[in-house]
Amino acid sequence: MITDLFDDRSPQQQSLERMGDGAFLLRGLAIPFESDLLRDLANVVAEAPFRHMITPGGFTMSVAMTNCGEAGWITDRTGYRYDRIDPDSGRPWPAMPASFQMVALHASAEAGYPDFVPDACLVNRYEPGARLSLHQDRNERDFANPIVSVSLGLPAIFQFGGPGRADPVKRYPLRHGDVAVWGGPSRLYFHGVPALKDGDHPVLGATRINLTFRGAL
Ligand code: MD3
Ligand code: FE
Repeated sequence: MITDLFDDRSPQQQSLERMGDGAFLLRGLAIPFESDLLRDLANVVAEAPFRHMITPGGFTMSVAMTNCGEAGWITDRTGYRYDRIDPDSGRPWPAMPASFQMVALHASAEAGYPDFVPDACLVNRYEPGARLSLHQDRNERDFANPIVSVSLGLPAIFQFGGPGRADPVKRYPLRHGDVAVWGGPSRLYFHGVPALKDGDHPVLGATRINLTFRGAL
């Protein structure tokens, strides 16, 4: 545990909530990393700009995406997969910044997954109206690795279901600085984000950014 490094934060700002079956919500955990994350994200986006990818069914995603790390998640008419090369540039994805690695390692250790080392970070950008319909994340090689997600900017409702598409969903508001860790059985649970409501975040304006850290390869 390296919590003692962060003792200066008030207990109100942080908490650890169990969402169930290996999933944890660490409210406010990313706040101390905020300025480093946003600075490093700007550098990632300069090398690999956000883009609206096409699903295998031919729909353009409302969420804009980019990646950093050894591999990036992509979708096109041929399917969903991880690739070491950014198809828009023909070059490898930008390296994962140290601040990204630090927040992911801190959160996964706090949630009880001390051995997780992410090799990919999918960055999702939501503008008002953007949504992610209910889905499972199944393109990663080893489902024993958790997924860590960091929310920045406007708040969103996160829908967290179960192992079947028709299972009832619980709703959790995810706010600026919140971090969630999804391991164990919850790793394969259905989840989604309904249309982002308009708003004006002091730092990110009418935008929500979600960093999702994965063991892809
Ligand atoms: C639960 N992103 O990128 S983050 C995704 O807010 C994705 O952008 C949403 O779903 C977002 O695939 C939710 C949290 C998240 C990510 C992966 C999960 C939750 C998860 C995998 C399994 C269970
Ligand atoms: Fe997902």
